[in-house]
Amino acid sequence: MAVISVTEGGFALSRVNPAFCSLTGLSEDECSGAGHGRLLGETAGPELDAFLAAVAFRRPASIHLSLPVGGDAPISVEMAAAPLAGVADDRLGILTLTDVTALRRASDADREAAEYLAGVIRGLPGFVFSRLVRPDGTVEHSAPEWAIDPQSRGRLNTRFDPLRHVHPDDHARLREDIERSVALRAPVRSDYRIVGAKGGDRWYRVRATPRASGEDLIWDGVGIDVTEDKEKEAWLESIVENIPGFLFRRVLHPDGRMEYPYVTPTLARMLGVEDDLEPTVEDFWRLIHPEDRAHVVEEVERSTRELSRTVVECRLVGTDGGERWIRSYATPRRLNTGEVAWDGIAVDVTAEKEAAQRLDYLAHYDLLTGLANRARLGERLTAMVTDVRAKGGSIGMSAVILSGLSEINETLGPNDGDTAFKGAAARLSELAVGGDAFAARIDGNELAIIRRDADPLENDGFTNTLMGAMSRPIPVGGSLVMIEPCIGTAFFTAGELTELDPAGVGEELMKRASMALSSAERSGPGTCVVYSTDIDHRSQHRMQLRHALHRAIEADEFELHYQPMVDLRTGGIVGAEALIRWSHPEFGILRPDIFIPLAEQSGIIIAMGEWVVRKALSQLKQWHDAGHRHLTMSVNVSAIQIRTPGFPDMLRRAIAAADVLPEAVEVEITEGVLLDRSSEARACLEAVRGLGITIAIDDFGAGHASFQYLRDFPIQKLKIDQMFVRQLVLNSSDAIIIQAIATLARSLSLDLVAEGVETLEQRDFLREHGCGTGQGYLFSLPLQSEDFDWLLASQAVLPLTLARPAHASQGLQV
Ligand code: G
Ligand code: G
Ligand code: MN
Repeated sequence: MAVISVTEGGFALSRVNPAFCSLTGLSEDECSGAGHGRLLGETAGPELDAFLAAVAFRRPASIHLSLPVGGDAPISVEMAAAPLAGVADDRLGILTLTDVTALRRASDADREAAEYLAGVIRGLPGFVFSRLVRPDGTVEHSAPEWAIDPQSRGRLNTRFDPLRHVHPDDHARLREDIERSVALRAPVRSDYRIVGAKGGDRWYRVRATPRASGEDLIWDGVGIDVTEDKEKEAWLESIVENIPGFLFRRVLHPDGRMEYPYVTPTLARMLGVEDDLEPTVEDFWRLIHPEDRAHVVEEVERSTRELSRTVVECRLVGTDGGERWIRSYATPRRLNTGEVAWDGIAVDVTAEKEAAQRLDYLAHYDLLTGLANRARLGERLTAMVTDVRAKGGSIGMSAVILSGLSEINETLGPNDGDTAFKGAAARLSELAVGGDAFAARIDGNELAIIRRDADPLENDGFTNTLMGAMSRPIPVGGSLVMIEPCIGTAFFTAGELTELDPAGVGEELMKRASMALSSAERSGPGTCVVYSTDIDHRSQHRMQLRHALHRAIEADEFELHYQPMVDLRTGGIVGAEALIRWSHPEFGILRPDIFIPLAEQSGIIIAMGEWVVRKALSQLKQWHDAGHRHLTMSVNVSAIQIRTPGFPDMLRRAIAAADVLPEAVEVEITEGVLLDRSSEARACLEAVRGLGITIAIDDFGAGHASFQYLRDFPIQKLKIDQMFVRQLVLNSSDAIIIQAIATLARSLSLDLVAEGVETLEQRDFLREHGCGTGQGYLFSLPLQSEDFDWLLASQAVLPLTLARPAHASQGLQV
């Protein structure tokens, strides 16, 4: 405090107290008589001017000032002046200085804190709020509304109703959250949509913790805009929804424990267990197919060692037992904590796997029978060979061909044919149970079975079982059919195996079994043959012949022999059957039984057949020209020729070239041709018949042709099979058959020829039973053309009697 006296422009200090001195840092002497300048220093300004003016007019006044004191920071003071009442000198006044520095500082801090908070809130990607609940239940909300709605920027702590801002769809959840928070005094932690003034709704993540304030309960909270996060989440979620599989995190702990701390729920959906399983770690591990776990562990260990990507395929098994194949891709990272973590994706590859398995199946199994195919058999055989080499023992392979199947196909239809074949295949499978035997379908109608430790000496036992199983009638569509098998078997013992090249052993065994099978087939249905080197030689012989056949026509090695056909009543020659012979430079004269099948297999039969027709017809032309105009010429035609489209045309051209009448020409076909239901065979025969050529059925009665076919096809003649004729006198049932055939032929207006007539008794029987023509050794062997010429020239009556010239009968006995 100081006593002042008013001066011209202000005041002067007259007396000061010690507090004044200590506050201002001036001494009593310095103050005494000093003008206000000493106190105020450089301080200036309109407020100070107004204060000084008020002092001059002797009015009380006060001002807030910063005073420079000594070298220290200025001090903040409240300076007040008032006239000194009750003294004569009206120029005297009293001046007080109050140090408000500390006060000032405190309010500055408050202001700064408030500004700081406002700044933070402004910078917050969201808003703050406060909710107060009074004991009587009334609720008040306050919030810097501008933080929510930028339009109202500047208005602070406006009372607001949160429901006005929160999206209606989230109201129920908001109420629930608040109730729970009240009840449990637990923080609210939830995301709500806030309806924006414009620009759509935004998501806010709200955190508010309740606290008691006296009787009241207050939540101070914050809401952070998480719209972008939410969008990213939704984006990720929809990606996850759409991956055909799931995402996962796998962690391998230093102690070796493996965990799946995170797996997307799409896994549950994939396995169809959505409702009962939210897969947890252990669950996930349990889901992996037990057989695949070792493989997964192994791959994870490798990936851990090399810290390189894993691609693992394994099966997952749902609680309902359903299996899915997954392929997972994951790259490992080593964490500071020593764990290794993989974030990965697993894709459902079940369809791919199934397709691959199906392909694999198709590559190794036969669809009709479900048996393995040749390729699979080869694999098993190789494995078995390795096993026998290592452990000793032997391997046996039996190849089975089923004859009679094509007839079932043709008479009952292909479905029944398939059923019959499946039936036979099932019989074979039954014999192949256990690891030591394996059955397969190795070709169209060829099956095979391989056996470990098959004893060549005891083979009969197995072959008999096999033959028995395959021969039993098979039920097909309500009836029973017979499939007549042929079996070829071959063996390798461990001793033999060591001498052979391992790579070719399987092939060699298959080859030997099939050689034995071919041999069995040649012996007829129901035959078993075991491979021997002898068979091998014969098959090599056939191979040689097959090669030689190719050049036989050019080399002019074929010739035709002619067997007379005789009128049984007169003994006169009515025609000839041309029979081919092969005059092989090395092997001599070969019979057609040997080489016709080879020619059929190689297709040479077509060229050979044409050669036969041209040769036979030119011979016929010679006989006609020599005056034997009544003679016919029969040629044998194979079923393969009939199926060749150019066959009728070939005949037409050959007849024209030879210049003979088509009525003098006959073709002999086998019953098999009639079983060919295809329109081609019928069309071909119709065309042949259309040329005027006679069609005869050779070996009639030996095959399976039904009489119905004779009506359906353009047939004029039946040649009764030698078999019936040969037995004729001995066997009464053959006699009955011949009578029946004769009756049939008459009713269908067919000519009859008996083949293989060897005795006079046979001739007589046939003659009596309406068979007009015969052929056989009784009359003549097949002859070379010169011998046939001689017979014709001598107008022989067959059989020749001993009264005939001797040289003739010699010639006939060749
Ligand atoms: O003669 P022989 O053993 O020769 O006849 C045996 C079989 O060969 C008979 O079934 C006969 O039909 C057949 N054959 C004979 N010559 C030919 C021919 O030129 N072509 C055809 N396809 N088969 C023939
Ligand atoms: O199948 P095809 O009839 O076409 O053949 C006739 C076959 O019969 C020829 O091999 C021929 O040599 C033979 N052959 C002809 N006559 C007789 C005979 O009286 N007895 C025997 N066993 N075979 C004959
Ligand atoms: Mn014939």
